[in-house]
Amino acid sequence: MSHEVTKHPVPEAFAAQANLTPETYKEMYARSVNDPEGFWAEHGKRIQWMKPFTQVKDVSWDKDNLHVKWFADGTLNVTESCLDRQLETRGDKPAIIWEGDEAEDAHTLTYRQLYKAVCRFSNVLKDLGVGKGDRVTIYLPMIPEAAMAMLACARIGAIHSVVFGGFSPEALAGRITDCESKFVITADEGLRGGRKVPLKTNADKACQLANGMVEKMLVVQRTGGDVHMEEGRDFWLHEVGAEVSDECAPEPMNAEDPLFILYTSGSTGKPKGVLHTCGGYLVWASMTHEYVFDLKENDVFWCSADVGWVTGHTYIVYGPLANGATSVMFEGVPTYPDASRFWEVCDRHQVTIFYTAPTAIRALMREGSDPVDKTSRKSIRLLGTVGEPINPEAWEWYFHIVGEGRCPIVDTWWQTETGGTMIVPLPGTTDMKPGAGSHPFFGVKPELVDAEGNILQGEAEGNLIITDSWPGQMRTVYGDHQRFVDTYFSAYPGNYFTGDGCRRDADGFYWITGRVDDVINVSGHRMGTAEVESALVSHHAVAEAAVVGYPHDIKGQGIYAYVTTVAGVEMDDELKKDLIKHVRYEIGPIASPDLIQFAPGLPKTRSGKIMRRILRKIAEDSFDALGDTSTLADPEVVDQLIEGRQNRS
Ligand code: 6R9
Repeated sequence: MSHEVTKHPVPEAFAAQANLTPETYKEMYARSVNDPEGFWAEHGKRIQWMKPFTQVKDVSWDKDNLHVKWFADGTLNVTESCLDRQLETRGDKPAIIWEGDEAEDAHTLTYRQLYKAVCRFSNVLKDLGVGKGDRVTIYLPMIPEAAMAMLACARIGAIHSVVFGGFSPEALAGRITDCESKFVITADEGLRGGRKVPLKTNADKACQLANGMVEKMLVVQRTGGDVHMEEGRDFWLHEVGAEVSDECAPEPMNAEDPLFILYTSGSTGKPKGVLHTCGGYLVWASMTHEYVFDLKENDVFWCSADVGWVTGHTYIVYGPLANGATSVMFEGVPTYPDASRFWEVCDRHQVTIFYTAPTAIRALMREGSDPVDKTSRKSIRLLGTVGEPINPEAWEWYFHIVGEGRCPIVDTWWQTETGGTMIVPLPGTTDMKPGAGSHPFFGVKPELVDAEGNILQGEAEGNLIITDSWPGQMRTVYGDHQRFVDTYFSAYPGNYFTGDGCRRDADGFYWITGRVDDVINVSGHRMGTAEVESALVSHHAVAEAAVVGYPHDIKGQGIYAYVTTVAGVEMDDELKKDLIKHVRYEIGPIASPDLIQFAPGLPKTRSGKIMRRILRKIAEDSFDALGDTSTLADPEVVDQLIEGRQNRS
């Protein structure tokens, strides 16, 4: 396969004002990996400490003694960095510019206003009985209260677990029970693309499913819709928040005390609760935010992700606020009321840095350039992407049509587990190759390995591992440390395994090729094939199911489900619809299968393991590339599946 690519130099005007140069990147990177103690002792000071740390790094990736600690004797409260310390010089600076689903619905919160709102919110949580170390589940739409709720938890030392508003009651209940969360914060309804999302009703169902786990529910009024409020359990924020003080002392936290849990899909079992702690995470969030986005004091930074994902945590809330930046928060969707919306928001709020996902770019690209050309976009100076590999065609469109060739694109590779950006073409420091994650961030040591774990040199393709810790690394899987060890440190002992494949080209650029495990990346969202399979087999008509990803024009990957029905049940369109409904009920709309194929049987090894490799090839229509099928228990199944695929049955 040839990998001919266009190289784009950094646009000159951008380079002239960039914070970093190719030389400063090289120098800082070299120091970060040659003297990590010294480097992080210095950069750890970028956040506000109550009691400064004297220890920097205490890490062992040995699987028998695995621990990750940074700045371990320091004391802080992350909200002091994000709020208190900004008041003196940035009190009247916009902290959050919010734009609602409808364009006329917009307002701005200054740092002082946000500080007070968070203090009030913190006092409300305290009044409800939330204390240090308690888990609080946040199930909110993209409204400023989502950021306030996160920060209020952090201020009083509670651990937030934000659950994306698109998840179903079942999925929400699973996350509530896993971390034994007695408190839930939700809203009456969400609003997205003109449609209402019944958040409170979903939360009520989840509480029921969680069997009395939830003791208190705080409800934000968003739409004014009519919802059931349970006496003694449910409280309106605007009622209980009316009387409380707007001062609340920040809880002193150890650097390694938990800050938040965020559930993410893996290749096996239930989603796991990725745990991040206070000190290292905030250092990483703020440092990556500053350098990756070439941050300047007057930037208006817009990350279009949802706070339900790690991108929203790090680059809507913690990173920008710790840096005293202005962060735009958008409730709506890119195509409502029409495909100009993103660029209109940029013009309205004079956005200077815009960060989104390849799937959104592809969806907008399909609408042509007219909706873009109608807008000015002159304020934008830097563009970014995250969530999945970006195809060069979408990259070029983003660069030329949206950015008019003026704005570098930072393609940021990272994961829920890494806390913030890991591999990125830092703006101003490198030529850009469309689709390449490019180079490691400070302190990140990537390597490529083959299946046997041999480290590959030079131009190579293999599995991506990271060979040393960085401050933003996840600390454990909440409540299941062994799963943390097994998932990330057992494939290549002593190293962190990312689950991604990667290529390094002759110039040393890294190109992420996608997941090498049973995780599908649908529109930049991670979905475990095992989760979708277990949702499918919980349907009464399903005997067995196997799920794989396949190339999808807009979503990057689509969900392809092979389903064997129970004896006597025929697969027809009616059943397919019902299965889709069922998966949406079990997990949420993002897990809906895009294609369901009836499978008379599944290709299995003689030991009963489903050969997903073969199913993937069939779903991709690569019938000639199935590889060796001789080890299958029943090779004939493959021909039947190919026939079914060809007939689109
Ligand atoms: C931040 C986030 C992580 C997985 C990751 C990889 C894929 C993310 C990417 C990318 C290629 C990029 N991924 N960014 N692949 N280029 N710039 O997305 O976290 O939801 O945990 O997903 O997403 O496969 O392993 P998360």
